[in-house]
Amino acid sequence: MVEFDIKPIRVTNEELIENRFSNILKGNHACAGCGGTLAMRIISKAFGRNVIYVIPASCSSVRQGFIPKSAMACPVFNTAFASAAAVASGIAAALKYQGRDDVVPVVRAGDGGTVDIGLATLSGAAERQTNMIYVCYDNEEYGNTGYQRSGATPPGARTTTTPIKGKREFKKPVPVLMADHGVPYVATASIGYVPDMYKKAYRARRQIKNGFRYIHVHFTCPPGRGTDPRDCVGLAKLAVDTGLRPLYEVINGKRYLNGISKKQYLEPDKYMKPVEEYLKYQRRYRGYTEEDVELLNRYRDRYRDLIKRHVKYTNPELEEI
Ligand SMILES: Cc1ncc(C[n+]2csc(CCOP(=O)(O)OP(=O)(O)O)c2C)c(N)n1
Ligand code: SF4
Ligand SMILES: [Mg+2]
Repeated sequence: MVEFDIKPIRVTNEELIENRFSNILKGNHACAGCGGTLAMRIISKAFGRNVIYVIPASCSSVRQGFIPKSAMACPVFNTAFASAAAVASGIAAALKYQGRDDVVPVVRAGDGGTVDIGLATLSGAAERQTNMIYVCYDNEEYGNTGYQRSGATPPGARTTTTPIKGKREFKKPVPVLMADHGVPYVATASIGYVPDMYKKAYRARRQIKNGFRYIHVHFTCPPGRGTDPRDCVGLAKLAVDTGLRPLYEVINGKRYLNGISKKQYLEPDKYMKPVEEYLKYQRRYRGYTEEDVELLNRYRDRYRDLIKRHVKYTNPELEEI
């Protein structure tokens, strides 16, 4: 296991705005209000310049664009879905051979590419403790091909492949699975809590420095949700505030809930909003039934149970993060 010093990270909105460097240039091919572009911009600010991105087919490859209209200001390796983590492992080996410990490969994959199609190579790279960062951009659907159901789609959501009753299965708990690989860093993040997301990316890149690091970012996709582009941040925040997308970190095997998610864990009656608050704004839940609400509540409870088993530590120092 990799040893490192964890220090609290403080960041203000002003710093985020003033830190002008981002590997994503202005103007890209994403839809208006795409939460994924916001996530990529903020995360790449925290990662800094010396990264090599590995991007499998996804909306990330749309945001990236292609030469001569590429929106990327750093090297990018486009790859087939299933092989992203394996390709990044190869780049990590080449960098090690060259003695380049200042550069890190970063996978930027969608949820379909992560929790479904790329899971085998992701698990292999984590088990080998490969020196890389893997970021899953979770819009809870196969967005690029028209909003089909993925293993990360939440229960009750109507997608183009679950159009009538909505998905009946739970969301695959991949961050928990990654933590069980014993890697030095796993975090969940959300565009609803931007400074928290920045700090997690910063920690993964600058405090931990090597080993396998996994960040699972939840964001909203206006056409997939059937929402107004300007609501993407508020809607993502509601997903956290209703307890459906808890924010936590697993650092060297120790597990911490962050911010509002920690308060919900300690005092659910006070801090957990009802799931309907989140559903009512989205077309993918249009006409939701009591059965859907009950399914989502069961899903939330099950995920909370999983986290209760996983989150064992609190550290007042880290409460600021
Ligand atoms: C092996 C393979 N199967 C299917 C496709 C078609 N395809 C391209 S992008 C995409 C959706 C990817 O979904 P996700 O990984 O969640 O990323 P998102 O588009 O939502 O960002 C699919 C199915 C492909 N490119 N390669
Ligand atoms: S389909 Fe959704 S995730 Fe993809 S670029 Fe458009 S808003 Fe972003
Ligand atoms: Mg997706």
